Amino acid sequence: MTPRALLWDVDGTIAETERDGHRIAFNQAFEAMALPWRWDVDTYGRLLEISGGRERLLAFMADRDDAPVEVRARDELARALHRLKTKAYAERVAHGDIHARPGVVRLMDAALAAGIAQAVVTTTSTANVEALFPGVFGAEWRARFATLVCAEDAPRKKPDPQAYLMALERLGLRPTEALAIEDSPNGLAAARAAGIRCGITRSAYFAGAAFDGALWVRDDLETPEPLGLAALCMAFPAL
Ligand code: XBP
Ligand code: MG
Repeated sequence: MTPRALLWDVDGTIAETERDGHRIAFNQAFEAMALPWRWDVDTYGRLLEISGGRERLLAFMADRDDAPVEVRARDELARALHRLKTKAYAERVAHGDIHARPGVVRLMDAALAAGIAQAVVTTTSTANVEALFPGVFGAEWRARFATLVCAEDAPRKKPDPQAYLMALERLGLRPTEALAIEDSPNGLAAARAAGIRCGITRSAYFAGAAFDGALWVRDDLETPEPLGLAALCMAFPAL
């Protein structure tokens, strides 16, 4: 059996965006608001346990005594920082320095040629996808995807299954007809909670994570051998 759709996570799965993309943009936002906070590579790795940039900021502030005490003020600061961060990220990735991870374009092209729909299922903002994808897939990137489910569509972030359930609804598919491709434990949990089988392509920040319940776990889509459609279908038995 072939899946009828591949549901692609973005950050860490399609491209390594976190360390040199989102993390730097958060730090630029802190600087722009004259805040002393800076997230180094390891700190950011720990914060990635929380999906969603605004949620990540709030979780960070919860442990600090130099953050606003009042919940509303904290929320407003997180929103303001996140707006600045989103702008900074778009400017960073617009240079086209971030490329697709190995095998992503090849597998997507093969799946499209075989009539398998492609969808994006991400907790990141739509603006970030629109900024990243022209550099990754070229100017005609939108034609690749049947639908994009981003943070604005599904405000409950992974591991909540909301984004995956919405993608299935838009595609008119049952969970067993789709295959999710993810890089993080939260992404895997979200797909599984929606009843969708999920393969893992390990990203830098989740290289050592446990992925119990994944259909397969690989270092990327090219290693140790290119993941082709035939292998994808074998790993996708009829229920
Ligand atoms: C991605 C995220 C996002 C990005 C930053 O998770 O959690 O928060 O880190 O983007 P996933 P925003 O790959 O599981 O979708 O700041 O727009 O949230
Ligand atoms: Mg991810």
